[in-house]
Amino acid sequence: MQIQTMTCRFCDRECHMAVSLDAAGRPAAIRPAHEEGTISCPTGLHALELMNHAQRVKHPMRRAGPRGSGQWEEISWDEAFDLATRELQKTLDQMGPEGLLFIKGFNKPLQSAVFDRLANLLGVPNRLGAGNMCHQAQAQSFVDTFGFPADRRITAETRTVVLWGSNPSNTMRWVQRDIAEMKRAGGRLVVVDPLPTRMTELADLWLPIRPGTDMALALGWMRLILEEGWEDADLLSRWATGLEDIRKACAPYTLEYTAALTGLAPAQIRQGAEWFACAKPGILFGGNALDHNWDSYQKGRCLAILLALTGNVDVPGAALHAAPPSGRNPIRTPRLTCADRFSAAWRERMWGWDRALLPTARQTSGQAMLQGIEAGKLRTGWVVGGDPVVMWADSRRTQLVLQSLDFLMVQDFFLTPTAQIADLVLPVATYLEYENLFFEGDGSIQYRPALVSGSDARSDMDIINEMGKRLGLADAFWPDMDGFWNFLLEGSGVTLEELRTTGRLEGDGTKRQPAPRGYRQCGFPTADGTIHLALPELEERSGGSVPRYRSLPEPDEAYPDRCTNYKSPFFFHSAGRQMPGQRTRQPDPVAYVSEDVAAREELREGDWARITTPTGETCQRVHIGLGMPAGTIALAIGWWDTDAAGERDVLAGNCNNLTSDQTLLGGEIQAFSCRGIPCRVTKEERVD
Ligand SMILES: Nc1nc2c(c(=O)[nH]1)N[C@H]1C(S)=C(S)[C@@H](COP(=O)(O)OP(=O)(O)OC[C@H]3O[C@@H](n4cnc5c(=O)[nH]c(N)nc54)[C@H](O)[C@@H]3O)O[C@H]1N2
Ligand SMILES: Nc1nc2c(c(=O)[nH]1)N[C@H]1C(S)=C(S)[C@@H](COP(=O)(O)OP(=O)(O)OC[C@H]3O[C@@H](n4cnc5c(=O)[nH]c(N)nc54)[C@H](O)[C@@H]3O)O[C@H]1N2
Ligand code: SF4
Ligand SMILES: [Mo]
Repeated sequence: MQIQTMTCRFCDRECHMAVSLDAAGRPAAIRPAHEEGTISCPTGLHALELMNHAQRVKHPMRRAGPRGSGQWEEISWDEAFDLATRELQKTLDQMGPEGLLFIKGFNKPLQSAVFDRLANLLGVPNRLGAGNMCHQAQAQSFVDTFGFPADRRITAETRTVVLWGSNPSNTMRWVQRDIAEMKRAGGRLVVVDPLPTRMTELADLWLPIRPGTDMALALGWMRLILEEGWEDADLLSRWATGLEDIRKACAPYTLEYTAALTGLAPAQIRQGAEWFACAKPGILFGGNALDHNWDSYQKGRCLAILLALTGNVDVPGAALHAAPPSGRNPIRTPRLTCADRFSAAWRERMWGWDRALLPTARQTSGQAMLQGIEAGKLRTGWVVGGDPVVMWADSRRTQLVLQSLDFLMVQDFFLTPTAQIADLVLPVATYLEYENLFFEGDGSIQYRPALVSGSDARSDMDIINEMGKRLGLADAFWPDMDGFWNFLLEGSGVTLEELRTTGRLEGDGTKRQPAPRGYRQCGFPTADGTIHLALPELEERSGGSVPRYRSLPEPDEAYPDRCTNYKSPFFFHSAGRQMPGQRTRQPDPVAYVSEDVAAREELREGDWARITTPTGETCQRVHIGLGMPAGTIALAIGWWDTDAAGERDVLAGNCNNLTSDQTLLGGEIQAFSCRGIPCRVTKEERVD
């Protein structure tokens, strides 16, 4: 059987896949391309099931009944583009680009870059990816503290890894591999997570923290490190400012106080801090748990400060100054994205910008956009590769408000809950179905053929290109996809035509690598060359130049438990529930319930539980989580009923029925709280 290497474009990992072709040259099976060192995930591996799925959207579809009624009419691409252009142009004429709302979903670099190009050329201020709910808090806090983005590369040199609210055994198996190698080389693993996971099994120390109290633990560690003299005094005295402010901020967090807030034992807290501070180099690997509260940015700052205090910065095996993206990769350049068109004046016209407490923030939030829609100022929406109804806070409200747009178009594979309320749904092609190029950091370029012909689905890039031309930007877009790829190839010395024959262009083998200890020559790339342990410029804006712990709303009689959530190894957020190969691994949403809550409600393994907050409710299947903190439940994210028709509630199992978009108020980057919110857990009588 012939094997063709392809590149998965469902997320920013861009894994290489080995696709077996049958005698007729059609894809028959997909494996990770091991020779490329790929560790992929079930989402990319099930692309064939996705491609051939009976429920897949195969042609452009126009709404044919009331919104959300499930009545559709198949139309041609020409009709679809005409309709989309008419609606977008109407809003542009009546309200200018301020009336448009572009939603990207989780980062898929190529699609996202071309969508950004269109947004920047049209001057659309209100566009957003998943940043405020995802990585932006930690990324920005590191840049604001050190002046550079940090590369958390776990190597054999690393002595201690602290996985802090991150579970790579479910979500980043390549990180799990690096940790296993580090452990074989004698390093230690500390895991801060309320859930028992594969990583807590591997851990030398598990800190089952009470959800939402991570900042208290971080402040406790800071105090202990300074008290015990475990800090890197040389680095701090020569290269950091604000140490006294940090000393004051963490002073109240004695071991006993930290233990009372976090539910952890004092000895556990001390052991974790000592290993991290004394067995160096050490890495704090912060995950989504830190991104998912209103104080997400300050939690990211805590990680940065702890790394600085212990000297785990710009050292191999610790947090390194990330190398800038290679100039030879044309995807992340302003030449493609036209990012240089984006102006500060547009930012002022972004919904929620008046509440953006961080001057360095790059976007606001979905919740801010909903307010823009409610005010009648955002009228036409376009979603490329996202499912806001399922993934944003307060799903019912998101659904209701998005439904009130004048026009909503969605590019996706399936009729997702967001697509169900759209006016126009456009079928996108999988990475098996369109001709494609992969640009490697060393300048090499790999050609990926279209393995399937005859599908009516088109790539995101193709769809956006067509829209660009129809919206009066023909000069800035391309006559066809050959033109697009050749635009990306300009300056490489090779054309698409040539790559079709040769398959690849070799690079020079040199990739940009992080450069350790660069600060010794030229300081840190902040305004004054030092690490900013305190950020005085934030004092006025967010009431604190240093991280300050403010507890989440406490459980009470009505909502006595605390819920949080986690990601499944088998699904990518809201996607994948339709694929039998993925779904049989996890047929229902599974909630981890702490032993005390299970005992109180007489919940046994496999029962159904109903979880309620003031916002709403959801039902998930019970798994008893041994060792979880008392009073805790962790819900599976991203669930919706892919077979629901008519009466059934499509969002019945969705954890964002419980979250509220009001919790973002006061947050530096407008994240919403979903880790540690008060709730009530009861038994749901249900016969399967
Ligand atoms: N299979 C799969 N892989 C994915 C994704 C996916 O959906 N599916 N999504 C991708 C994306 S976009 C992202 S951002 C990453 C996210 O990757 P992760 O950061 O690993 O994401 P989560 O599983 O949401 O959260 C990690 C852990 O936080 C724990 N946790 C919950 N509440 C708290 C708390 O209050 N404190 C602490 N310390 N821990 C808590 C959960 O139990 C969970 O084990 O994964 C990426 N990879
Ligand atoms: N309560 C709670 N909420 C969360 C999280 C959480 O842990 N808890 N996690 C947050 C995080 S970290 C993130 S990143 C966001 C994710 O939020 P979203 O990005 O909105 O969620 P996804 O489910 O990844 O949406 C992806 C949609 O895009 C489609 N898709 C996949 N690939 C492509 C493609 O190439 N082209 C197109 N056009 N469509 C494609 C899929 O079929 C799916 O319907 O959710 C956030 N929301
Ligand atoms: S979806 Fe999975 S297989 Fe595809 S690029 Fe992302 S991690 Fe890799
Ligand atoms: Mo994310």
